Amino acid sequence: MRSILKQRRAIVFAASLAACLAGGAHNRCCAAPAEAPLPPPGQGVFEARHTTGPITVDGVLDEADWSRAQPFALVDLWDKSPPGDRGPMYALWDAEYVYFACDFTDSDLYAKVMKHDGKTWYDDVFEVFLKPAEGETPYFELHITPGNVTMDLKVPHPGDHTFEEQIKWESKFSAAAHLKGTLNTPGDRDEGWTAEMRIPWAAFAPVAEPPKAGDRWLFAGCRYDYTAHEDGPLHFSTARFKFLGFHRTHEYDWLQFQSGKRELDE
Ligand SMILES: [Ca+2]
Ligand SMILES: [Ca+2]
Repeated sequence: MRSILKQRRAIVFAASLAACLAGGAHNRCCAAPAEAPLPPPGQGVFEARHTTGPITVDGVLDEADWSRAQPFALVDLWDKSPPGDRGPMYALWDAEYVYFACDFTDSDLYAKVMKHDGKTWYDDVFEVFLKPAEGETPYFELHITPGNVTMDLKVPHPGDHTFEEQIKWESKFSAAAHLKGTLNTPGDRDEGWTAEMRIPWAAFAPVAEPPKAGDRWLFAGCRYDYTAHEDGPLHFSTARFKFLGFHRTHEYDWLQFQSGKRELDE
């Protein structure tokens, strides 16, 4: 049953991939500033807007800045469901931190890993990948689950380090989830979950300095969604991966850090 489902998903994925690529990656994102060169094909541009006030990392997206943030759609990588239909994510930044949030619908909240730096991709999870530069350069991955468990790792050289080595990196990020439903209770129907992350720029030293307004880092927001009694998780991402693999960094999009002044003038 599992292999048949996977074959079906592979066929659907291959058929929909051509349509996705033909549609152009830039259509889903904001336009790059006129003076900036267009990104390479397959690399759109998402806006991280500057905060105007403090963000309380409690998993509740009731700060005004989240309502001003650009929603980033995550697409089902197998079935290419309509963008945004399972909930968006957001990004913000200021001089000290970069912030991410998700607002996911989920009928069955599932998380069993209860230890920081555990294998959280076996749970419902919100994942952020950040790569400050193109090419064979280090990148970073940070997770939060509905069980309020976090994982953070650094990949210094893609494919060259074990998971145990990668998770030695500690970003000292803060993250929290807020549930609209009951965790690990498959008999009922949940509404979903929200989460916030606050990552200090200092975590990325010495790989990268804190960005200036207008700078861009490569980025992907990803998600696993498990449902009890179903065959494997659904996989979602802001990136239109040619094949399923959240570490396909050459297919990430750009996250552009917008100036605070411009935002406040609007
Ligand atoms: Ca909050
Ligand atoms: Ca779930």
